[in-house]
Amino acid sequence: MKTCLRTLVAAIGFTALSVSAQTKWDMPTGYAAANFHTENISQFAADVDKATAGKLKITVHAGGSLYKANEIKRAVQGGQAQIGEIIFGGYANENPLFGTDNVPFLATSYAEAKKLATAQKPALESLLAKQGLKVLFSVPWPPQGIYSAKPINSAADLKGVKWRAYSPQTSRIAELVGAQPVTIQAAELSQALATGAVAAFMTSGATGYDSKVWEQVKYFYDTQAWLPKNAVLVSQKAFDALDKPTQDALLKAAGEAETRGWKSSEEKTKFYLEQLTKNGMNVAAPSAALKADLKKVGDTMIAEWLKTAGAEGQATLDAYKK
Ligand code: PCA
Repeated sequence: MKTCLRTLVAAIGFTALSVSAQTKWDMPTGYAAANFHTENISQFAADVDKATAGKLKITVHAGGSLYKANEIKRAVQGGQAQIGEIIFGGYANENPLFGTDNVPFLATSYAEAKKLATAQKPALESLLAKQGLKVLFSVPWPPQGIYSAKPINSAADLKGVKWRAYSPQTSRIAELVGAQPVTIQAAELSQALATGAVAAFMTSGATGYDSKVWEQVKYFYDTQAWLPKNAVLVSQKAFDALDKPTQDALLKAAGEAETRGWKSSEEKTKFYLEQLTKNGMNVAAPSAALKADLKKVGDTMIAEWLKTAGAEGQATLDAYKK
């Protein structure tokens, strides 16, 4: 009887130990569950679960349901969430180095975006490390184009138009063309269009498709202006609390997610634009006049960026151009 009891106590103790060895993380993201970034992240969470035999469980909270897109960085920094997804460019006011991949016409293809990502890496990692954050992986959005309710033949057609921005630099574009910037996260874009809060904006085919923007806007100009990156950040403190095999499994899954994410972003670019056309939108290249106007905007913005980003910005550019 005594032995039996002892065995029972030991068994309970063992169960308690193995339960406490399981770690649960909340992972807020700002984009829809069906978005390609979110699908990639869900796969990442499933891979981690599998590789750690359930020791590290990551629950993905999509669409800004736990924290809105622009609140996620602070939540991970403050320990309210252990891991989360941000868009680097959203933090360009905090430090211009976060906005390097939002500078119009600096890197406009996947090959250039990859080069820029490599050039940016040291600066971004050290900035975030100072904030107790570790970059697990980052993935670009497809190239950015202009959506509009009305046809745009030159920048003059954007004067006074209510323009949706998702970052300081997308607001700056509005200022430079005389439009009225309003910051709206992707999760609220459909609603902002439906209520008439905005009538034009720049983003990817992916976000146009996710938000079914064709219900309100009829024109897309494929300007291929830049490829902004999302990043998955983990709290260094939460990472350090994991045992070594779990850390290794997490990093391995992150590396795979980065490769998979870049691939799916590029592969789906064409599909997204086809879907815009299929749903009645006019998808076209920008006119020569619009192109020239946007080039001027890009020239102004790179000069402004370089001025504020200083020597570190110059070092990033030099590494990119090498
Ligand atoms: N979609 C995001 C950021 C860039 C993109 O393509 C958005 O519109 O908020």
